[in-house]
Amino acid sequence: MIPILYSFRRCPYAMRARMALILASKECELREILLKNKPDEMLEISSKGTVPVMQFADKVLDESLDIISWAMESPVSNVYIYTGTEELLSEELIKLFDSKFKYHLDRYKYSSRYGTDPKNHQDECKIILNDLEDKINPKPWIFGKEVSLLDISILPFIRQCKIANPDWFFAQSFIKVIDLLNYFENSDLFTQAMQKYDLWDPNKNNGKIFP
Ligand SMILES: N[C@@H](CCC(=O)N[C@@H](CS)C(=O)NCC(=O)O)C(=O)O
Repeated sequence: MIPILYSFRRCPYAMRARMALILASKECELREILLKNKPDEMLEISSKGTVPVMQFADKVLDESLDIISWAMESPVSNVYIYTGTEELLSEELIKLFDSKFKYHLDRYKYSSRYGTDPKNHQDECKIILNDLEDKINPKPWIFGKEVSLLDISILPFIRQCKIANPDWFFAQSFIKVIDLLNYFENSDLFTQAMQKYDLWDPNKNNGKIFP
């Protein structure tokens, strides 16, 4: 049995998992779902109800970073491998974007749902992106010519920040971050990861082989 991936196209966590699977050429059956109508088959194996979920014959991985680690278990030649200070910085940045940045992004993007003042949270996102700007020098990816796990992990969230208000985003002074995001969104990797799939219907058994 090939692994099954429950995925939602626009979810940044699912996006980064799909990109890792593409980079590592790990085949799975992709089942596109809707968050508002999660299939029982997914909830039975992962009751927390978040995507991505990857189901194997003998285990389930329901955290995107675990799926990425599994995909990268054996060396992948087209992925930049961190060492030394880059490795530490990368781990630190992934944690920062998964926690603080995501917290403010949600309260900026979905302010009516959270009952928050979007401006305050936009400012917090800006502080983090300005700080990122000072730490990176993309050529064209964050750490060099090849894409890294840091790129695929944080860029989907930076993209969401852009989508919340493109005019504001592109008027900011974090130029390197903006160029990096543009490069990412125009990459074959992103295009392939964002391919559209019909919703999975258990009655039709219409999962798609991915990538
Ligand atoms: N820590 C999880 C977070 C995954 C997550 O929160 N995914 C969102 C979609 S972007 C989700 O499934 N939310 C559940 C819902 O909206 O019902 C991971 O890294 O996989």
